[in-house]
Amino acid sequence: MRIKLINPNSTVAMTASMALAAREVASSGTLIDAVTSASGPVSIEGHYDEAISVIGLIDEMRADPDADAYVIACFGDPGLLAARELTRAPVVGIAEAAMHAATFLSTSFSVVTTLDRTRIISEALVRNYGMKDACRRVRATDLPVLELEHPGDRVNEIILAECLRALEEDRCGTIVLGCAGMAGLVDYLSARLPVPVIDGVVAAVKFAEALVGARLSTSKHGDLAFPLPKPYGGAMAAYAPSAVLAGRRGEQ
Ligand code: 2AL
Repeated sequence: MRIKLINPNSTVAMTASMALAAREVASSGTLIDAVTSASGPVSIEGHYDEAISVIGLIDEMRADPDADAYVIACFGDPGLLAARELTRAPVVGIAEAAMHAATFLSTSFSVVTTLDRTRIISEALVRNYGMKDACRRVRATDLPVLELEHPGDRVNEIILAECLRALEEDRCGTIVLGCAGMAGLVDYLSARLPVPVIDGVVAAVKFAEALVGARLSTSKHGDLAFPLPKPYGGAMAAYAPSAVLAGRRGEQ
C-alpha cells in the first residue's frame, strides 16, 4: 500500500525527519510517500497558520488522488475533516492517532507541545476527540516549532524536563509528543522515561496501515460525503468541489 504523508508546513527538513520515523515502523509492503506543502507557513503555530496551511494540504491531495491513505503530519490536525470529505481513502491526523494510541496503552496521558498558543489548540482537539477524561494536561515548552529542527542538548533537555514534570505532577501513564517535529526525539525520551512515549507520525502511519489492511474507508454518508458541487468565487475558483480528487477513490 502507499501512504501519502503530508507535512502541511513548508519546511522540507521537517518532512525528512518525519519520513524517517514513518519508514522505520512501516510494514515492508508499505510505501511512505512523504511530501512537503508547496505553499503556506514554514511552521504551524496558531489558528491563522492552520487555516492557511489547509490549502497546501488540499493541493497535495489533489495532486495525488490515488493514495491508499493520507496522514496529516501536523499536531493541530489542520483540515482533517475537510480532507476526509475529499476522498474515500482513510485520512488520519497525527494528534488524533497519538491520543487514541495513548488510550490503548494507559488510562491517562499528557501532551508535551511547543509554544503556549499551540497548547490551546491541542486542548481544543482533546475536547473534540472526546479525550477530556484521558488527557491529564497539555503542557507547553515554549519552544518554537523550527527550533526542533536544530536538536541538541538544550532542546532535548527542555522537552525531557517537561515530560518528567508531567509524570510527577500529572501522574500520567503515557506521554504524547505534541508536534510532528518531535518525531526524532522518541528514542532519546524513551530511554530516559519509564512510560511509553507516543509520536503521532508513527501512530498515524500504523493506524492508516490497519484501516487499509482491514479494507475500511471513509464513510460517505452524512457530513463526510463529498463536498456539494458548486462554483467558488475569486481566487478560490479552482477549489470548486466538482474538480477535487476525481481519482480512483474520489469518484463523485
Ligand atoms: C505543529 C506541527 O506538528 N507542525 C507544525 O508546523 N506545527 N504543531 C505544534 N503543536 O507545534
